[in-house]
Amino acid sequence: GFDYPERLNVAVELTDRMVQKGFGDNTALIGNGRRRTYKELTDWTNRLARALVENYGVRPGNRVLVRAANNPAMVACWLAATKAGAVVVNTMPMLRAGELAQIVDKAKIALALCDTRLMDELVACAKDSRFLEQVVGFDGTANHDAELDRVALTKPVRFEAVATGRDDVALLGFTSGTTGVPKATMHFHRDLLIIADGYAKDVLGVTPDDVFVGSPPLAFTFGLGGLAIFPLRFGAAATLLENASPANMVEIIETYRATISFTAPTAYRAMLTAMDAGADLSSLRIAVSAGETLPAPVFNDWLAKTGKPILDGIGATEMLHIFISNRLDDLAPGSTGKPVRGYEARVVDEAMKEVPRGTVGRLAVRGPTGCRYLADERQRNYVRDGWNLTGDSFVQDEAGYFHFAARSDDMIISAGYNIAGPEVEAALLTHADVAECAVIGIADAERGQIVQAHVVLADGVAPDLDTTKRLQDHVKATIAPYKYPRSVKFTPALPKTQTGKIQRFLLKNQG
Ligand code: 3SK
Repeated sequence: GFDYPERLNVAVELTDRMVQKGFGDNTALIGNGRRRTYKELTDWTNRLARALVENYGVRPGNRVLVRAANNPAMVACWLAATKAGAVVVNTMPMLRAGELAQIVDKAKIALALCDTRLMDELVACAKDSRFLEQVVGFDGTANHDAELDRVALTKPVRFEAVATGRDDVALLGFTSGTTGVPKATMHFHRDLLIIADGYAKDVLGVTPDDVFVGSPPLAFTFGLGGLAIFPLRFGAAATLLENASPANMVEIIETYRATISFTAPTAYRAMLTAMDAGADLSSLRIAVSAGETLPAPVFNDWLAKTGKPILDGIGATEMLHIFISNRLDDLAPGSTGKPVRGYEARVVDEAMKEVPRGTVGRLAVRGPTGCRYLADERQRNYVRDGWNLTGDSFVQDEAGYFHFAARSDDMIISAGYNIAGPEVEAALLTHADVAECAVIGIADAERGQIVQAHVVLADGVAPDLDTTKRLQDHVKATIAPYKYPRSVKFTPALPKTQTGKIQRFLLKNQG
């Protein structure tokens, strides 16, 4: 199990405690053109925490929203508010006033800390809000040139952090899922350490020499783990670069000699396209992929080009982070791997009964960071008999590895056949004419449903009937022919959530 003292403040563990343990001079954060040591981060967050308590009235249990792109100042604000005992809601910079209002209302947030470059939408949200009283600006470029920074600079570097309980809520992770209606998931102080001491230590084997890179937003728990909690828990360094994107990630890895990357399969695919023959990824120890299942061609091409495997895993905002994963010393290509330390997983039927190995069913998982929705009826659907139902269909093989089949609502039943949309997507993606694709089931009078592929073509490929036929034949030649897409639609882009997940339900609604 995971054993933590009853009084635990995760932000103290990631800063002051690291200095006490002798990591004070190690680089903690890289961003805004400079490096910050653990000692500097500790002092910075203590000053900010003092300002929050003394000047902005933050009290234990208050909910505080943080709005910024991935940068060191956002991490500092998150840690400072946590030290002050607040429950933090990190948000993505792309959110507009209406989306921010949904979060503010759900979490009843009175105070927001906002990168001064992103104030407009939050100020617009505050204008009509019953809850949001104060929006305080901080300098996301870390020149300490905004109100919060100026107040913090007047404070001493010592702060007596609030002695929160290990089971006090530290973080609200918002998820709109792939269907659009936001839910808030509550995570305790201890949960934030468990994902580091389980997944990051056990699967990734993080050491103080590691340098983390990635593009997922800190507001997404995938990013918060990979780009803040995991490095800081082990004295390693996190790069927090606002411009990190799939297109420049190869260059970022080369520049910072990064050892661990965190991103989604589409980004690895884009990196492969952007990678020239001279790319030097020799520093990279582990490439973590989650967020969507990893298509086999991406795994294979990455291995061929870099000599290293991508570690595919599955996580969820509800579970906080990755709970099933491959490992370097236990890797089954094409599978999602086995449960991470502390978690159990099984494949069940509608009655929650485990199905035989080799049979598709619903993924059920349980472990220390299971789902706790804030005031939401959907808790009853997500957690049944103590098991979390993630909404994914999986198969467990004889050797115990879990294989993704589809999001449960992406299983297509056509003329009595069960067809997993992602399997058809994977087949299409092996064709050079396909840049991206999403496969859904649409109603059909004769077959109940038919398979429809929405395809973004590679540059220069004509969206015509010849291409349709070529792609259909390719699928028939790659997987069982009955799975081929009877309908193919070409599109310039696929609808995605802000965390990069394809919103197949929007394609279904297009009719
Ligand atoms: O939602 C996800 O896909 C996810 C994956 C890994 C870690 C955390 C999350 C939320």
